Amino acid sequence: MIQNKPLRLYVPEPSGRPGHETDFSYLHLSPAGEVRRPPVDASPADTSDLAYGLVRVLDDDGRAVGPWAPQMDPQLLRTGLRAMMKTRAYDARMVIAQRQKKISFYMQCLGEEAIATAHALALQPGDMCFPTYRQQGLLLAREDVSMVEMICQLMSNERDPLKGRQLPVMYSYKRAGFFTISGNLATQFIQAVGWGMASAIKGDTKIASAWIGDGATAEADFHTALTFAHVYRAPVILNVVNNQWAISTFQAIAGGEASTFAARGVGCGIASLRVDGNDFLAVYAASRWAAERARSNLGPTLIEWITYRAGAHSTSDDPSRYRPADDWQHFPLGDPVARLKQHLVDLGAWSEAEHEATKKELEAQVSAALKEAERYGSLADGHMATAVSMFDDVYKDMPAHLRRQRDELLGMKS
Ligand SMILES: Cc1ncc(C[n+]2csc(CCOP(=O)(O)OP(=O)(O)O)c2C)c(N)n1
Ligand SMILES: [Mg+2]
Repeated sequence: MIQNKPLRLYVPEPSGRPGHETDFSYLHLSPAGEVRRPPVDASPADTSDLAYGLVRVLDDDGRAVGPWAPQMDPQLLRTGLRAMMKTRAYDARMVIAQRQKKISFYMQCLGEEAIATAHALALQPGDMCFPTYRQQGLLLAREDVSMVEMICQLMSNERDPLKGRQLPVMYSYKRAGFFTISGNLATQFIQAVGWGMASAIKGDTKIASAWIGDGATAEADFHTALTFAHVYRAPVILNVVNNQWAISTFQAIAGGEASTFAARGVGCGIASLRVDGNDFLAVYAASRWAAERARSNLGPTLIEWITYRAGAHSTSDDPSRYRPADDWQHFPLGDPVARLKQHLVDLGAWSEAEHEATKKELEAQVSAALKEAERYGSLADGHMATAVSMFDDVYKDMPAHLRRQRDELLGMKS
């Protein structure tokens, strides 16, 4: 008689927990400069090795090495460093504003600043990003939207362009190529692919860029988007930000252990890259490569950005409960701001003194913006859009039943 063993499931565990240092060897890093750069018209299958390797430009000494090193004017690099520093200063101040009860909620992108800022500089005006709540760097790098306006959204005050209808951080700026953030994770991917397809159907020249986290790739929308993007060669960049955590859930639970998230793309017939997300130059170079493919009707590119969520998931989270408190200090890909700073200092295009002065200047800029935004009200003083404003901006011509309800509400208030 055959004796079958009882079946059992495998449940991945993180390699670090509070009081037990993380073993980051699971990341499988390639040395800087080692991974090849295929031509932009490479076939998706010809990117297989890139989906398992790691595109890196900046080495441990801050030098730009290898085939992906982009030709970037030092002035553009300085702009990039400033954008990252501004994002960091903005986040740090808004976390404090939440603790001061001026805003109800906040999400920072500490440690991930290179990804959105370098990507923003690699796109063209008119392209549309479909971000998550961790790409405020797209807005802060491009400077199409004032910080005051952004903070008014966080405060849900009288000048909040979204009239308090969205959670703080869920910005919406069509004019800045920043599609309304959807709280329902992974919807960004199907929306971006649809938008990119529409752009192609119209014969336009604009491309889309979609954003998702490691955890959200487990959603069906991610896989649906990949199929449509592949089949119709949609002009879209599919960004997977693998910051190792989805709140308290380690990335292996979403399937990042025995494979890579970039490899999902190759399996779907999509050119795919796995890139050091804390390397500003690598982010810029890979984003340019993917944008050129999309703009040349060569189809989508999936990019997995390897990074680390250095802060809490949100102001409602306490990561010291589920991972070592000093994890970020040991993350092998370091701090994106420190790495670009080192590169620029070595080029002679930046200095310690300039860094300190810029940091102070940006902190002052954020504080001044916060102060001005507070003049239009904050959570603390109840100056927010009136309840009756909920009828605005929904229909071009308000239907009769809503007009009745609005009048009823106005009547009740008077
Ligand atoms: C469809 C859906 N499921 C669950 C949530 C609740 N939720 C909000 S953020 C989050 C974690 C997402 O992690 P990840 O995709 O890795 O992105 P990260 O926060 O790390 O940037 C979850 C589960 C949600 N907003 N939408
Ligand atoms: Mg994550």
